[in-house]
Amino acid sequence: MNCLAVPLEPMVMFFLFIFTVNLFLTGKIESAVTSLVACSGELEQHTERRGVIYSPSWPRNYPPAVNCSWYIQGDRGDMITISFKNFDLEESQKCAVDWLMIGPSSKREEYKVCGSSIPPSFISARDHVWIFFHSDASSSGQSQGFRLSYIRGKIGQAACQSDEFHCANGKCIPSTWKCNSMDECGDNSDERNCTVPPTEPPSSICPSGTFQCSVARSTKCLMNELRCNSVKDCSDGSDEDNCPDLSCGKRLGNFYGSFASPDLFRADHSKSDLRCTWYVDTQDNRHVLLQLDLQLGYNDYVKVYDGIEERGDKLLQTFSFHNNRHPVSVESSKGQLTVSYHARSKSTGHGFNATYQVKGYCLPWEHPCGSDEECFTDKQHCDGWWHCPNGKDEENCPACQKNEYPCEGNSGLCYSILDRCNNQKNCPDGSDEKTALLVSQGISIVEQICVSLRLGAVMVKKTAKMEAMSTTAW
Ligand SMILES: *[C@@H]1O[C@H](CO)[C@@H](O)[C@H](O)[C@H]1NC(C)=O
Ligand SMILES: *[C@@H]1O[C@H](CO)[C@@H](O)[C@H](O)[C@H]1NC(C)=O
Ligand SMILES: *[C@@H]1O[C@H](CO)[C@@H](O)[C@H](O)[C@H]1NC(C)=O
Ligand SMILES: [Ca+2]
Ligand SMILES: [Ca+2]
Repeated sequence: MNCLAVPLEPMVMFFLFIFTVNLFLTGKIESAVTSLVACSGELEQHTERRGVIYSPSWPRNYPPAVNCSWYIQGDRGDMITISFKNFDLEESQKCAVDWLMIGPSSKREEYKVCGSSIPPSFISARDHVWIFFHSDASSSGQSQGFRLSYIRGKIGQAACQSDEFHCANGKCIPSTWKCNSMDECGDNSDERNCTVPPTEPPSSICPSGTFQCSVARSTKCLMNELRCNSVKDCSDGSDEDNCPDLSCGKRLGNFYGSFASPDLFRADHSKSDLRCTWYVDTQDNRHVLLQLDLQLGYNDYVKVYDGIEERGDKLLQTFSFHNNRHPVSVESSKGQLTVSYHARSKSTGHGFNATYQVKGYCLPWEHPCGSDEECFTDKQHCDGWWHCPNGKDEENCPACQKNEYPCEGNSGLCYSILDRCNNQKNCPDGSDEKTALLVSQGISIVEQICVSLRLGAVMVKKTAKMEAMSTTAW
């Protein structure tokens, strides 16, 4: 796990850090904060023409009790346009708990948002914008936060850069904002002449709680209860394909596998409580990584123990309905772990589905990163994000030359190995500099941060739930 050695300008008193942080997603992550300058009580100034701003701990959930502020300063006469790529803030009445506020100063709030739908883009007629993010001490720590990008400039430009769209009013916006269903031009010209999006994936035709048979042109929506009930309800039998193992508990011995609670598609526990226990023993000394997608009912829980016993002192994690929103993962200290599930009678929950694997063992549809225990999928190959700490998933990409890495977002732009982590943005979105992420293996969440840190301004706390596996500094 090494950062590419790049010479730094001697005058620049910057530290470059690469943290590879293995994080087991847990319900409470308040102490696992990679603080941003913006959240340390200082205003983070942005004067670049284009940039990206993230909530603290992105892409992990943001912690409770933080205040962060950013200030974008343009040239005289500039407009500043802000567009959200991701948005998930705890929802509350009048956004009283967590909120994001944008305005000309800390005194004037023009725009205050929370919840989990992407808010409309923000166009400032002034040449400066102040952004404030607040998470309350009472915040649940269950929301991911936001990722926004901004561009500044004047309207009435004669031309724009090659990766930009020229609005009818002469404003320049990143091409990726064209046809994204949001009006960033201000005159809606970026949303005109858009082709109809490709036909929706079939699953979205059926309302939630139902599914669609995969037989061609099927428009029938069947109740989820008919999935994996050993009766062919679709004419092609697709409702019985790819069914997870729905036994109530089992001994599992492979290097990887999947299982699910018996109530995943039905409420099997309407008359009595449901208790099931799975024992995973890989016969190997390496850690086991377990990922769960939970749909627990109120009062239901999943407990994960280290080893093949339900011993209180070996409890690794207890999950409840609070953990339903995002996938969660747990890692054992050796090759064994125990998963115990308890659902109350009359629970409306649907338990969970799970995948486990020996750490360092890539799943059949994954590729090893090489030097370390990480793996990447075809989808993660050449998508601009470093899923492997050594960048192997971003090597030899069709759009780039040898020794070049692609920028995020299929822009066709590439940057050279020497431009990585050198404090100069080469990609319009800064993917060569800002943050190289993120969800690896579909199992452990690995965050890799390549940021320039001003001495003293940034602190990284290490907690039991978060191991900084390597830290390199010049
Ligand atoms: C954040 O700001 C609010 C006012 O908006 C203040 O009441 C609160 O104490 C601040 N919290 C922290 C952790 O600084
Ligand atoms: C939309 O298409 C028409 C005709 O092809 C063209 O005249 C017009 O300039 C286009 N508008 C934008 C905003 O691209
Ligand atoms: C749970 O099932 C869904 C749908 O089949 C799948 O996309 C997801 O990856 C599964 N999650 C785990 C942890 O196996
Ligand atoms: Ca747009
Ligand atoms: Ca990737």
